[in-house]
Amino acid sequence: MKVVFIIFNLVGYKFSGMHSNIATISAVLKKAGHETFALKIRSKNYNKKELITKLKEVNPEVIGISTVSSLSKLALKVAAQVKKKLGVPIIIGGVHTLIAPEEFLQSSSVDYVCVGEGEKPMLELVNSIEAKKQDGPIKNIWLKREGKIIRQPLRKLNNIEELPHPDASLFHKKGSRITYETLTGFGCPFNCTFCQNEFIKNAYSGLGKYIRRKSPKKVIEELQQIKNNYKLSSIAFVDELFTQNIKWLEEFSIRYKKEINVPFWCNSRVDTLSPKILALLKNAGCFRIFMGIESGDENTREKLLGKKFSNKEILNAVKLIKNEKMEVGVSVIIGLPSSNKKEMDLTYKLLKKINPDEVSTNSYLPLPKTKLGNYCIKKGYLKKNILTFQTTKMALDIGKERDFIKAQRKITNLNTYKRYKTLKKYKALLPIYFITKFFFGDHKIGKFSLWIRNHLSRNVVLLPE
Ligand code: B12
Ligand code: SF4
Repeated sequence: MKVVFIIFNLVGYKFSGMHSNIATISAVLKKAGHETFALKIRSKNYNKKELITKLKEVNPEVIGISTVSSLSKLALKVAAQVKKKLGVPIIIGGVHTLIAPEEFLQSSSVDYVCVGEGEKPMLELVNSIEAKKQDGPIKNIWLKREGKIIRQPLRKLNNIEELPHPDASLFHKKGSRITYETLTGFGCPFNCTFCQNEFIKNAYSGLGKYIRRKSPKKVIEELQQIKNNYKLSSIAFVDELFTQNIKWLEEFSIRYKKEINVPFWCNSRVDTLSPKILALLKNAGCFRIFMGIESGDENTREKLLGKKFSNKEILNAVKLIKNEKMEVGVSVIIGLPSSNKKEMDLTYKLLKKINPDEVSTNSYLPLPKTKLGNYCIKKGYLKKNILTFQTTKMALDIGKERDFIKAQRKITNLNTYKRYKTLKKYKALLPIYFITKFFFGDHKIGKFSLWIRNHLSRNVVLLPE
């Protein structure tokens, strides 16, 4: 059967490569003889006609849509338009369907919802649609019959060692130059209050170990395959916490250096770094480590966000990374419910001390069923309906607009160096860049380039590009 996956990669996201979750489902389907395609939507202002035309080019028999909470409204809009014009079965999956499956099945355009991991359930569903069988009970697949929602229990978690490697060809043209984004495992042992991790771990309780990692052997095999088929510029290990197991890193570091030897970056956490771990990463070829520091205010970080490490520990971790001549990337959250000018100034001051190679600023997105999300509801900052969790700019809602924008602008200015490096490629633009920067600051430039990309580039793309 022909299956198209619709994924969202909105303009402005730093990442635009492979979605490894969909790539793995695709690999499972292909192994069973089905055909798979991916269609990427890059803007909320996408062109509906273009979406339908692109889909008709493929003429799918099943459509799968993958979504996170903040994009669930968009996913429902796409489902409605596609259902009307193509009339094929539509299934939605992703982290938000684990949180609130009913919300999707309330829409008449959605036939099935995958709750939890999708590899085996999607295969069983596609097989049963192909065989024109009455929808039998498939664990993880909820559906509607005669207007009623039929719920199914969650199945045991996958043994990730047994899954096929992600199907990179769904996202990348063979032979092209790529940064390969992948995961070596899932989950994180910490429970920060703003993060979905605790909810996800609890949702799967009793169904196997949620925090899992592929063996170094399996990861190296996957990367070998990628190396054989693509020109690899670098690798991004997008695991939540790449540095959580030193034994794993010891084996990985040696094999990676010998068999892959491509520069990579990864995510870590301040209190998991040690000189030994950093030496292993450096030896393997790591050039940048990314850490969420969230706030410069220790009280906010430790009490509100549940990240129990101090500014001193952050600066120490940064020093260790720099000693190994690796780059430091940090992310901060602005517009938290506790935010005020003082807190944002502390964040700015800490960032200046860190002097990172990259700063990622995220406006706080209250996630459903997280401790901090619930706190925001209790405080009346958000409406209860989970789909309204789209409102990212909490600070704007609770009257901190000026401080919020000022902080965002100051922090964005710290990223000048990076932007300057990109701009060097387009030398003719440099005078305009510096004049605009002089009058308005980097913040406006960022917004302007986002607007250009949002309106002038192709917003619906049939992959691989
Ligand atoms: C890797 C990752 C990314 C990568 C994704 C690309 C990649 N290379 O894989 C990048 C960095 C791009 C990214 C971006 C974002 N992410 Co992210 N990401 C993750 C992370 C760490 C792992 C995702 C993953 O693969 N998990 C493992 C697989 C097995 O689980 P899964 O993703 O849920 O997919 C399974 C099922 O849901 C289901 N499924 C999923 N889609 C579909 C579709 C169909 C049709 C079917 C049948 C099944 C199905 O089957 C999949 C395989 O079993 C998770 C954390 C986590 N624990 O999941 C956060 C996480 C999913 N991300 C999150 C967020 C908030 C984002 C961003 C919105 C951040 C931002 N502000 O930009 C964007 C959204 C991007 C987008 N368009 O979806 C949140 C989502 C919270 C929520 N309630 O929405 C999470 C949970 C992080 C967290 N701890 O809070 N992310
Ligand atoms: S350390 Fe990162 S991934 Fe782990 S719970 Fe905290 S925010 Fe989530």
